[in-house]
Parts: sequence; C-alpha cells; structure tokens
Amino acid sequence: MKKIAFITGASSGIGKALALALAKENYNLILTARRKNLLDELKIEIQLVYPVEILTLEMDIRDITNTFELINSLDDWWKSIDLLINNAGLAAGLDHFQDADFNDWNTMIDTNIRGLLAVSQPVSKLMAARRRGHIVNLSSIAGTQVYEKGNIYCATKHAVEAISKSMRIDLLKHRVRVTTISPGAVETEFSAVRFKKDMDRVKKVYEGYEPLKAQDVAAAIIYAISQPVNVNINYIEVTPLAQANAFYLDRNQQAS
Ligand code: 8X3
Repeated sequence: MKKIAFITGASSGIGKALALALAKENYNLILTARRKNLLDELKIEIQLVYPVEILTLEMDIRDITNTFELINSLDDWWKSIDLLINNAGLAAGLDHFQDADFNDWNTMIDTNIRGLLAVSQPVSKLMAARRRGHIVNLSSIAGTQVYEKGNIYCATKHAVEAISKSMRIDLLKHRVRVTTISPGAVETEFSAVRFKKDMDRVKKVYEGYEPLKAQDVAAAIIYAISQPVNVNINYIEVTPLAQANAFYLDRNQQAS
C-alpha cells in the first residue's frame, strides 16, 4: 500500500524536488504552499509520470487557525499521514542586529517557528494515535552556527533544532521518527527571498563554487526515510563540497 507524505512549501526548491522524489518512491502526496497554481502545475507534471494520488492545498502556515482547520478537515483517508516534511521556511534580510527590519524578524519567526508548529502539532497528534509516522524538519547549518548578520534567521533555525529534539523525546512512546536535515548553501529561491530579489546580491552568494541543488537535499531526505523500521536518522548536515561550515567557503572551486 502506498504511504502518504505531507509537504509544506512544495511549490518550489527543496519541497518541489522532494515531491518528485517521493512520487518516484510511490508516495501519495499532500502538497501545500501559498502559490496553489504552482502546486497544480506540479501535480500535473508528477501524474504524467507517476501513478500517485495528489491533493494540493493553498496553505499559508503563518495563519495558524487556517492551517489547523485545513489539516483537521482532511478526510480520514488523507489523515493517515506517514511522513511530514516541514520544508516551508525562509530567511528575510541579512543585516546587523541593530539595523534589521523588525518585520523581517516577525516573518521568519511566524514562518520558521510558529508555522512549523501549526502544522506539526495536529499532524503529530494523528501520527501518535496511529503509533506510526516520520517527521522531517528542514533546518540549516544556521541551526547550529551563528554568523554575522544571521541573527534571527539563525535563532529560528536553532529553534527548529530544539523543537526536533523535543519532538523526538515526546513522541518516543508513539513510535514516531523525527529527523532534522541541515543544509548549507543550496541554490533555490532562498537567496532571492532573503535579498528581496536584489539579483546582484543573489548572484554573489553562489559565485565561484558549485552549491547544492534542491535534488541533493531531497536525496539525503530519501535516505533518512528509507531506513528499516527500527532505525531513526536523527540528524543530517549536508553542505557543498566547497563549504566546510558557515564560515569557510572556497570560492575558487569551479563547477566540474
Ligand atoms: C541556508 C544556509 O548559510 O545561508 O540556511 O544560513 S545559510
């Protein structure tokens, strides 16, 4: 029988790559994002190749009441969620603490922390009741390292790390697996969002080396979810070969 995966932020980047990778692994999919038109296009793209059921939901996880309602109003068949991928998240701005825009901080806190909780709480309840499930939380190398101007983005990803650890403890008796994935530089819309479409700044982020692709991160997640039932992969950190950590990046490595 096919399993069901629920992916937030599935319209682009890592979320989209995962939707394709999970369809290949024979998962039925609940795809959520703010941009429903992109989800519907992705649904067509996937179903041209893979015989899986797909439900697309327009969901802004910052709207906690609506997110709860959408999840609670799923029919029983779709409520049997085996895999939750908490992928939706963003960085807004890259400024010194004293100069940052407080609205950027609110946006990151509302999405990366509150939004993740709004999805995880009702879904983990469903999983606990069925005594099965796997929650994969997208963190970042910023979840364990703090760099200049990273301030609240780093804080939200540190929160994701702590929330993942607490989920693992509290869901232990319910046999729900929890994995944190912490990527370094991935070439997605991430930097365009962080720098508010200042494409000169965006280009500089990925200059001189080969960043990860969304598919590389999806592959790490497929590894984590493909383990035997007695195994839990707690944490995966994945960076481009040219990146040792948040501080050391060799920009003299051209793509091969
Ligand atoms: C993305 C990686 O280094 O920009 O989360 O924080 S970094």
